[in-house]
Amino acid sequence: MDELKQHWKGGPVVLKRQKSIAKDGYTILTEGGKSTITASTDAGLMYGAFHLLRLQQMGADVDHLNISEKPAYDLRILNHWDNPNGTVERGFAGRSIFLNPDAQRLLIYARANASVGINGTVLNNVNAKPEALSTESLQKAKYIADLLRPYGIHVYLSVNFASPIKLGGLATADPLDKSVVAWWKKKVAEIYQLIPDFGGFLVKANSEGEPGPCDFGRTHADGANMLADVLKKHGGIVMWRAFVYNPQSSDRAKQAYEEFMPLDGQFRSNVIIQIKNGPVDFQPREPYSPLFTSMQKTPMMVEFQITQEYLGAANHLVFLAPMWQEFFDYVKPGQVKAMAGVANIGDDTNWCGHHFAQANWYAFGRLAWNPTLKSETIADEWLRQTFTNDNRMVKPMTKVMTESREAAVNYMMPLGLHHIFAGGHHYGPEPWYAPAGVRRDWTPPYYHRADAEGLGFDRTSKGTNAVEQYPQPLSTQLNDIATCPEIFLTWFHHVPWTYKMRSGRTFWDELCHKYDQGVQEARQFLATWDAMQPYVDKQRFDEVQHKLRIQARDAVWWRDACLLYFQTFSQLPIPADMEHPVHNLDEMKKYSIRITMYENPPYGYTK
Ligand code: GCW
Repeated sequence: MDELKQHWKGGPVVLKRQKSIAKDGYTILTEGGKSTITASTDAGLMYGAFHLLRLQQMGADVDHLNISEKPAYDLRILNHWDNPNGTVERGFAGRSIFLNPDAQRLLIYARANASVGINGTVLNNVNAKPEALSTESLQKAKYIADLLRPYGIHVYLSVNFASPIKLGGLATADPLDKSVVAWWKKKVAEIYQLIPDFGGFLVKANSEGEPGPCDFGRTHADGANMLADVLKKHGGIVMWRAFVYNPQSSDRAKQAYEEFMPLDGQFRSNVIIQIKNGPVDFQPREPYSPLFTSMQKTPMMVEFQITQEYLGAANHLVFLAPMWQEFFDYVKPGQVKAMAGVANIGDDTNWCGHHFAQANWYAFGRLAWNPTLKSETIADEWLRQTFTNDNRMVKPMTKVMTESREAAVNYMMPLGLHHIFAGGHHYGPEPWYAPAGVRRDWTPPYYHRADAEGLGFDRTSKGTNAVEQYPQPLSTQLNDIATCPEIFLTWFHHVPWTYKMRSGRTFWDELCHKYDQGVQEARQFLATWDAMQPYVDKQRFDEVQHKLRIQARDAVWWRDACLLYFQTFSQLPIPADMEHPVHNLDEMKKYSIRITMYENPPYGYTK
């Protein structure tokens, strides 16, 4: 009612309850100037109200509505990677909004989330400190939960599996140890005392140095089930992440599957396995994680990354809806039970660091509600509500947004390339980075495998056989270089430099053209934006222009670094019919941006 009273400019609106309507769903019927929103819950009525407001803001016809909506997933949740000291891991929009929670700002946060249907939030980093469960932190979580509750948002916490030792002073965190279980029971009771509608735990265990049940000779299922049993009577859930890999394995892309498939069917009903969309790590393009089509007896949720860890941080305009849609081209929406998104939110005035990065927060919420929505529709909605209804801006910028992800893939890692990022950060390229003593699976050559013959990771039956984890006929299709989609070529094959591509070009020439195409596209985005000046306020125009200039220059850096480096293996010329590199490889190798994982480089690669 508050939202409508303050923002609705149309005729009277009646809010009506009806038990038969699905949880969070609603209908809107407008007749004779009067609209009726019907839902079974408060949340449903609120989502209906936001739907009306969205249509109004988009200048849509609101006189003859006959709408019936219900979300695809019950759980539509953000994962904040916020640390207790206020830094945000892979966050590029300032510091944590939860550090010194500000009621005004959290109200806006709650409304923004609710307006796109997001109904859960994990307040802290999956690399969780034991202190996340201290009484002081829990008091803070309660304060935040109280602010978010009116907007239908439940609070969750990431937990450190060794908390009973580090926080509780016990000698072990073995999930089968009685004193450990008792510790968790007490802690969980304390949480529910403060936050009666607490959602549950998110756990990163035995991954990248985090503790877990395997430290005590137990399985992921033992660990997850222990927590699930403790949470059960309070109605809580466990989101247990499948992001695991170790340096001993022959192929990082196979490991989550290898570790979790044998456990299929062993998890409690209030455990959901949270799986990143791809088998490696939020790359600009990955095939889907094969767990999604293989686990049959375990509820799964997909984890997308809204923050652009691998996509130009808060400098590049990359609209992610097309990437998430691509996932759903392979994995039917019904195969997963929920959607999580790693948030790109910080205390910057514009929330996400880049004005257009807000579109990714928006798109995440819309797709978690309805994963079949088209990218164009989401971009169009967002542009109209954020900037203007003038088609002279909406049309060209919708095009920019929907093309931006493919452009980023082109100038960063086309044709199946992945993880050729710099050592200290994931902003730019360092395909040559491989210092002695660094874990091999943390260096680009592990992934690109460039040599005199060609480029790419052989994951076919002759290589690591990762293709086998995919169902037929996809598996066979991926295994054969002639039928493998070219967008995944070097993901699955070690491709000879002179291999003939469908375009008729050699693989080397195609690679060069893809990189250059990305550069040309990034420049075109800037040119399109330059023409938008009449439709945008000066501040936002200038700020976006500044970022698009960085993006266009960074694209050149990416192209030059990668092509010049790969050329040292291919020994082939850059094709005559494209723009040639403007940098010098030796100089590029000497230069590195000095940033931590909490920062966005203010000027990108070159000023
Ligand atoms: O993508 C990698 C990131 C880490 C992150 C990890 C994870 C939270 O580089 O910063 O840690 O994935 O998802 O657990």
